[in-house]
Amino acid sequence: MRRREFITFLGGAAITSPLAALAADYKPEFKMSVVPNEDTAWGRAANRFADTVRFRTRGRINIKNYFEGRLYGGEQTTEFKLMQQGVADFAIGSTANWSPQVKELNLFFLPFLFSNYAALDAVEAGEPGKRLFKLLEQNGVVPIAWGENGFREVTNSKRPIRRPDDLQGLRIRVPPVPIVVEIFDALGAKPVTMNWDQAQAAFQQHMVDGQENPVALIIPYKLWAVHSYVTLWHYAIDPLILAVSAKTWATLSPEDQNILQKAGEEIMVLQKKEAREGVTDATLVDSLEKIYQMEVTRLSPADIEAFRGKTKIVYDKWARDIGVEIVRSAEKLAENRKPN
Ligand code: X2X
Repeated sequence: MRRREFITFLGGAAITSPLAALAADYKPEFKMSVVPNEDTAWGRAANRFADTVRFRTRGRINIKNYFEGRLYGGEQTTEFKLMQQGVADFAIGSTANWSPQVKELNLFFLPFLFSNYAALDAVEAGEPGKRLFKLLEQNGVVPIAWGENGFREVTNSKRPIRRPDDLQGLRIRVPPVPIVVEIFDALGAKPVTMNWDQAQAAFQQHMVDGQENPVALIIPYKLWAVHSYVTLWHYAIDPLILAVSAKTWATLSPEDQNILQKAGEEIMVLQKKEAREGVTDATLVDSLEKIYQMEVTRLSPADIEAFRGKTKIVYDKWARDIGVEIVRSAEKLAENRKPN
């Protein structure tokens, strides 16, 4: 019998406070994995979540954040497995990094499927989003809320990229995720897979010519200091998910599960806002040019079509692998949205 039931069973005769009793049931530290550093909207959300949960549970749930690969030992695509095993209790993870375990998450990397936030929001809130959350649960991970890394834009130190030809031969660091490698291959670039924490030195030493990450990471990681050119092409979107290991979840009282759910939802709304708009008066995108002096290339719909054409083969192959039903449903939801 668990302590909580025991107290109920005593019918109020227990003198011990139920809160103190429950706290004693839990482990002293819960671990949360986060790929980037604390100085990102992603990392800040992890700190807010840990602080808020500790406060609202009166210290019953004490989450320690492991940033920059400290929990998964440099292999960012093993983060989901660690949650399945209960080695990581929590993570705010990129759907890209979890896609090797849940192949349907590759949906967000179908090249040029999402052209604006409204399309993404509709897919997350709609049938495809609900189905993805169910799939995570069936795989031993309980999702709490969607967040965002952002639209992935390409930066490089060599030249502006406006046409697929401009990418020819450029060495582009990509995360170790097969669909991303195939996209850059199809575009004629030379993709080089590297975990994010190791990639920083590669950028500094110019071992690669470029990379692809959202503006919300380009700025805090100071990629503007190593790459002068950025193309805002929105080739893929990278949602985050705040989630908890099903093993951990099962040990928590319903009251604490509610606290986690509510705090998680509130904090991830703010996380998404920060990833999209930044926290200063200048929008994140404006600051690329105005503050960080990057040469920003904005593509017209016709320019985008050239990239879309070159990567169609990758889109079609992965759409079959992800599942035609979920892809068609996402396409329909994305199509109905106006560009923003
Ligand atoms: O490795 C990356 O590029 C990053 C930080 O965006 C992910 O975790 C997918």
